[in-house]
Amino acid sequence: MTFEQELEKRTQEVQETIYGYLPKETGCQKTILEAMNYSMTAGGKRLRPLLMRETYRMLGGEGTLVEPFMAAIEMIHTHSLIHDDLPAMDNDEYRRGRKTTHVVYGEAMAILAGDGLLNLAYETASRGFAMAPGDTRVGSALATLAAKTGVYGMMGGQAVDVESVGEPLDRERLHFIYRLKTGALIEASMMIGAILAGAVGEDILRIGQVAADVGLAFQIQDDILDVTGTQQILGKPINSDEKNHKTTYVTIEGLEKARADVEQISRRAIHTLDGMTGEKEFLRELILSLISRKK
Ligand code: GRG
Repeated sequence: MTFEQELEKRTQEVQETIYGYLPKETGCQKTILEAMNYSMTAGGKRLRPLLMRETYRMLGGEGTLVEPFMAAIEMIHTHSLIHDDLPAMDNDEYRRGRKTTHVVYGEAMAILAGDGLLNLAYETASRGFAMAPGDTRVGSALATLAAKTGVYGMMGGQAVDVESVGEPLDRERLHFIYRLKTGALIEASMMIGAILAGAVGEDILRIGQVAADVGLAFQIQDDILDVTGTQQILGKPINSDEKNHKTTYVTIEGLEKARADVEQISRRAIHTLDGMTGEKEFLRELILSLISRKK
């Protein structure tokens, strides 16, 4: 099997796992449940749960304890996309190849669907307590999930991003935004995989470092694709950053340097990963493949 075929197969497996945790669209609150599922089932690369599961496996994790956390991280990520597309934020009409949630369900319902997914994520991850009673790894993984999502993680990065619109940004502030807005959830994904596999101390820190680099490279590539990609392949509009008067890595460094940096930062992530024990061939290939991703 080629790496691409293996990736397709593993992504499919991850998606099936996530689907098992989606709510049934019944009851008086049927509409919000539909709106939540609308976005969750719209596709997407499933990168974060995939990174979580691969890190878990690499560090010797077995069984299903990681699964509710895989679903939870994709719910939080999807919540962030729904809110990021809202009129008050980027005001985008397409995401994952579909009309955005607020376009289909209206703004109020999209806000609620985003909030619903954010909360469902914690409800779902909390199932880990019943799966492994008394196991401290579950609490530690949950604390990591919450910390990386909140104001010291993704939400904090988004807040600084929103505040910086239309202003010239220096490199340091841009790095801060990227590390939190995009990097924090990728860090959560890999660190939770490591924690649930039973990793401790230095290994968790190293995985966090790998993930921080993967996240930074991922966001720079996102900036590159916003100016070089196509809506058909990306499933979302291009030139969104320019439309929203955003300073990006590409506007500061130029396209060529941005491309070179994606490669260099990704190779640094792989170098750190190589210093760790465990079967890591798939993770290495995955990080390498992100350098030239088109979507
Ligand atoms: C509720 C206070 C509050 C905040 C919401 C909106 C928000 C916080 C955060 C936005 C974070 C964000 C959208 C960062 C961009 C990250 C990014 C590059 C997303 C695209 O990820 P992909 O390419 O998407 O993995 P798919 O669709 O493949 O899953």
